[in-house]
Amino acid sequence: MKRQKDKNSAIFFIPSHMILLLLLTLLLNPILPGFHPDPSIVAVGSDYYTVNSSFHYFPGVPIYHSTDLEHWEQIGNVLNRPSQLPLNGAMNSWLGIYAPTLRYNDGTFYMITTNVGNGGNFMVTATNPAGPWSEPIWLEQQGIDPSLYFEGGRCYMVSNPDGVITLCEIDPATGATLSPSKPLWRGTGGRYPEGPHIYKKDGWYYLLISEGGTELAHKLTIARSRKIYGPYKAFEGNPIFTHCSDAAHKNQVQGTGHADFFQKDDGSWWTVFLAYRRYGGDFHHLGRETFLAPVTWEKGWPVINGGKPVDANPGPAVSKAYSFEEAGFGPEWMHILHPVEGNYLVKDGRLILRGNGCGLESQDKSPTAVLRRQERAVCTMETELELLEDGEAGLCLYQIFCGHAGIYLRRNGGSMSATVRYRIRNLEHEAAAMTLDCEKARLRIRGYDDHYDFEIFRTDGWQKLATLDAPLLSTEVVGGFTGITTGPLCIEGSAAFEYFRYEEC
Ligand code: 6LW
Repeated sequence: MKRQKDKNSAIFFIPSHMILLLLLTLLLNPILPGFHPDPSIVAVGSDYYTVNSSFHYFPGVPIYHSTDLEHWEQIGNVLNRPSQLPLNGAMNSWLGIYAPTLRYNDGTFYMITTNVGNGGNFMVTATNPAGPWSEPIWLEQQGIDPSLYFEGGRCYMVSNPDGVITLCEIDPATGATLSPSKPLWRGTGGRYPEGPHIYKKDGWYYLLISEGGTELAHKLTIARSRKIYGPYKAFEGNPIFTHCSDAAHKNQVQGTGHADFFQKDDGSWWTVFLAYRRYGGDFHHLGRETFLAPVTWEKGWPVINGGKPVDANPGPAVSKAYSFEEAGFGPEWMHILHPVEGNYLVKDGRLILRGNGCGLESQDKSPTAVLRRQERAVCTMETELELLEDGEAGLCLYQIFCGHAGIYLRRNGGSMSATVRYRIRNLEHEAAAMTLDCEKARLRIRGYDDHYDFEIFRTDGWQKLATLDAPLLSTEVVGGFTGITTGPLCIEGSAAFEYFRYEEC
C-alpha cells in the first residue's frame, strides 16, 4: 500500500521550480503596454491597484484595477483636477509627475509622487481608489520617487535627495516631518539611485532601489537591515535583476528596473517593474511599460522571475471605437498640459475641436488634442473629420514637442488640402501634400513594427501619402520619459470628428 502511494505521488509530484517555469511561460507581459512607466502596486485582499507616472499630461497618474493580475481596467486618474496638478511651465515630458507610489493603510489609499517643476513631493489620499482623491499634501523631504512605509501606527517616507536614499517619519494626515531626514544608502555605485521602497520580511527591513538610469543599464539592487533607520547592508549578489547582461541583451525587452514588490493573498511574492520593448533595432517608441514577474526568496534575498530574463508575451489585441455619442471622455484620454475647456465639445455625436493656433511643438500652451496611449506597435488609428471653417486639423502621433507626426486637412478660403508633416528634433518636414475637392475626409495612420503609414480615403480606396520610420519617434531619438500617444488634433479653426478608431492587430 505504501509503495503504491509513493508511486502515485511520484506521478503527481511537480517540483516547485517546474511550477515556476510553467508560470513564467504563461505570464502575459507587459501587463500594461505602452506609456505606463514607473509602476507601483498595492494589494488589498484580492484586489490589485497600480499607478504610473504621467509627466506633463492632464489628467495625471492613471490608476488600474485587477483581480487576477491579467485583466486590468483603468478606473480613473488620481490627479484629475487642475488644483491637484499644477503644470506651470511643464513644457516637455521631462517635467511634471514622476514616479508615484501607491499604498493602503487602515482604510485609506495614499498616492505619493513628485511634481517636478511645480512644488516637488506631495501625496493625496482617498478611501475609494477610483476617487475622489484629496488635494495635495505637500512634503518637506525632496528628491524624486518618494515612497511610504507604514508600521505600528507610524508612517515613513523614503526618497532620493542628492542621489542618496533618505528616510524620515511623517504625519500621514498633515505631511509634517516628524524626524530628521536620515541618509540610508547610495546603492552599489550605479548612477541615479532612485525608486526606493521599503518592505519588511522575517524581521528584516529590505530597501529595494533602481540604479543605472532608466535606459539600457537599468537594474534593481537591494540592501537590508534589522532596523528601519539602518545600517543597511547591500546584498552581495546585486544586482538582483537587470537585462543589461549577457543573458538578456538580445531580448526585445530592455531597460528593466523601477520595481515594486507585493504579496498576493496566498502569501506569494510578486513584482511589477518597468521595461520597454525594442522595435526597428535599438529603439523604443511606445514608452516604458509595466511588467509583472514572480519573486521567490533564497537565503533571505529575493530572486525575480526565477533568475531568468523576462520575455515579451503580449495579451490579445485591443480595439476601441469612439463614436462621440456620449458627452465626456473615458479615463484613457489625456491632454498635453491643462486643456482649454471651451475648445472641446461633444455634440450631436461629433467631437468638435477648436484650435488655438498651437501645434504639438508648443511648449507653453496646451494644443487642442485628445490623446490616448498607443499600446501595440501594429495598429490602426482612423478618423473622419470635417473642417468647419478655415484652419487645420487631423490625426496625430505625439512623443514630445520635438518628436511628432500627423496627417492633417487644411482649408484656406476655397482651397482644401491634405498634408503629412513630421517634426523630428529640429527637422520639420512636409512629407506629402495633396489638393482635395471636399471639406471632409477619412484619415488613418497605420502602425507597424518599424514604421507608420499615413493614408487618406479616396473614392477608390485608401491611398498612402507617406511613410515614417517608427524609430524616428523613439525616446532614443527625440527624448522624453513618455511614449507615443495618438488622437484628434485641431491646430487652427474648428473641426468636427465623426469617430476615432483605435484597432490593434
Ligand atoms: C523616475 C525614475 C525613473 O522618477 O525615471 O526609471 C524617472 N525610473 O525612478 C522618470 O520616470
